[in-house]
Amino acid sequence: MIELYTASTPNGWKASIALEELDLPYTVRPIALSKGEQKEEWYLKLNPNGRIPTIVDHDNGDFAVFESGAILIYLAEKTGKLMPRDEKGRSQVLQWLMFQMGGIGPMMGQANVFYRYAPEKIPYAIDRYQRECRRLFEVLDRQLKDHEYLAGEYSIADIANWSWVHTHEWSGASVDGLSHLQRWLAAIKARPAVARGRVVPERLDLGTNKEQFIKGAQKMLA
Ligand SMILES: N[C@@H](CCC(=O)N[C@@H](CS)C(=O)NCC(=O)O)C(=O)O
Repeated sequence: MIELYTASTPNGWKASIALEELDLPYTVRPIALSKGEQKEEWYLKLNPNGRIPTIVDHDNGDFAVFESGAILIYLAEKTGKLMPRDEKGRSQVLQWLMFQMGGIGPMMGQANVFYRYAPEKIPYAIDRYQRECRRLFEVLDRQLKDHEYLAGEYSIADIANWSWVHTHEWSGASVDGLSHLQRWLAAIKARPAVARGRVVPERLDLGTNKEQFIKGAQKMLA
């Protein structure tokens, strides 16, 4: 059995969607980010970075894995699914996974901070991160023009990128005119395992809980 420490955020969804896609049995331990649970001593022993997600594989000597990208690779290698085993196919998946880890995630994360949570609105910072998000979306769109998925078959690279990109409105970054990206966003959203993983540990409805969510994020960032 795998234990997943998580919260309703893009990095958390990567792990829960992968667990659902792989049909692996798991239990969920929600982490209250606005209360700072992720910085408590017991949790730092599992995740030295004090962030979610983390998994502990109780079928593998209670082995703990932190960093969402490393979690996706661990689960893919454990099951032999969602990532090809041949050298080139594996490398292509890892390239698009790293693109998310080093680009999409950090840029959308900073766009959220400056556009949604910062008490002081700094136009240069908002514009900088939103424009960089849009540039990265255009890179994805170009790749998806000739490819159904980012790297061969549906893989952990799609799960990682989708988990962030489908929240583009929250970052204030548009996907207008990017028809290939829009097609891919809709196709992945329609997967039953994605729908199940996306509501772990709870459904996040920013339409109705917007103010409450912003307050929680501001508390976490303070
Ligand atoms: N590089 C890390 C980033 C994880 C991350 O930033 N998680 C956020 C939620 S999406 C978090 O735990 N924030 C809590 C905090 O900053 O204290 C990963 O991919 O796992």
